[in-house]
Amino acid sequence: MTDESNQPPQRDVTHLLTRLAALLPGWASELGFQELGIADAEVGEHAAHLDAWLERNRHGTMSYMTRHAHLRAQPDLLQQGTRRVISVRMDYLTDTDTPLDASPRAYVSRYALGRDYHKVLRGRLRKLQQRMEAWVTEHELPYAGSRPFTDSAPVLEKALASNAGLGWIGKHTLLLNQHAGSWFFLGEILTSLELPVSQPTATNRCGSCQACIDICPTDAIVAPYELDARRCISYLTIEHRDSIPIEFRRAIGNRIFGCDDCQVVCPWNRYAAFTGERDFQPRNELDTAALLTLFNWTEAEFDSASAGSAIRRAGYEGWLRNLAVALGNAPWEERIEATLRSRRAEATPLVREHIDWALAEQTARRGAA
Ligand code: B12
Ligand code: SF4
Repeated sequence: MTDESNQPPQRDVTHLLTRLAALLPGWASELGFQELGIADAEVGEHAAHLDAWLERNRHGTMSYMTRHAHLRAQPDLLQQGTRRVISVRMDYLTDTDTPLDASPRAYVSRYALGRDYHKVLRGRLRKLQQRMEAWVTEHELPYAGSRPFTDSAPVLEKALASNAGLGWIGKHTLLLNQHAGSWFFLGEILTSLELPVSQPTATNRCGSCQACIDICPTDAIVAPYELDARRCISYLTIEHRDSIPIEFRRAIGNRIFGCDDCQVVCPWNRYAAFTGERDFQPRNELDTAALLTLFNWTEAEFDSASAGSAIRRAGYEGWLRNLAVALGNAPWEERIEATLRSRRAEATPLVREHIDWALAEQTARRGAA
């Protein structure tokens, strides 16, 4: 039934939006998402936390965090007419076990072992959006547009997901879900549809636990819920383009791309399920590779292995820099020392400086062995 303006009456609109909201979780599940929730487009006190974080320069050299800061806190400015945020999560943990710290094997953080999650989530979110739009058209709902995001635009994803009932922000600053832990990605669709909102996650279940703060190798969680990115191994090995400060190099151990310690130790991750997603299964043996094998990759080999993978973000120079640090931390081996020496001459000044550090560490260990 429609009125003179060809729009369904408001009571029908409300009814249809409620029906649509009930259909969305099932559609999301068919697309491989584990959970979906709906929130309004407000981030509340999170906007002030973001401002304080930026003022203290905790973002380091991630200048993209400052560039669109005002948009992060106001999704309706990012996509005009946004009234709701549909938040989803997708689990990524695979059944892999890599030794940490002084190991001749590389530790690549679990999120980066398989296909780049940006590509996976963006594709699935588009499909969800298309299905939703087809339903909206079929039911002649008033509609001004939607836009999918996953870490691809300035949005405070954890704050929005928490408002949508997907979990609470833990002391390590990641989103935690009482049934699923934290090994999942977030994505969202900003939409003009005034869908009924989900119950926000009101309870923070971290309690007195501070295992993540205690385990962090570089003391990056400077206070509960406050991360100084400049100290975080994830930042140092992925986002930071320059020399890795000496004070953090030993603590980095064999973590050559990202870090998971604060998640590994979190008791809530007992409830995390392994993903069945083929896209997230390890590629190029990144879960078992020896540091030396990865350090010996040529630029062409890195380009080929990193195609469609999150590791590409480090760039070849960053990759070698990180591996040099990890080789410096590995148990002494003749061939490690020899390989570091052999690659020194051709290295860029940045990588050479890290090789020199690694050689000094290896030589000292040889002396002690
Ligand atoms: C920048 C960034 C980083 C930076 C900085 C991390 C950070 N905590 O900000 C670096 C490079 C270090 C990083 C690392 C990682 N990241 Co990251 N990152 C982001 C990004 C792009 C923005 C995060 C952001 O807005 N930071 C701004 C600051 C202000 O926020 P915050 O530190 O989270 O603080 C919040 C709260 O703690 C609270 N708060 C702040 N101060 C205070 C003080 C008090 C007293 C209180 C009560 C609250 C409070 O308010 C803040 C705003 O909500 C998001 C994607 C997105 N667009 O949201 C992904 C994202 C957070 N990252 C993600 C992942 C997977 C990781 C890593 C696990 C990857 C890895 N294995 O190496 C690590 C984990 C490190 C960690 N402990 O957080 C996922 C997290 C999924 C989840 N379950 O939560 C996201 C959501 C990407 C995605 N789409 O899935 N990341
Ligand atoms: S990812 Fe690693 S370095 Fe960063 S806060 Fe967590 S434990 Fe600390």
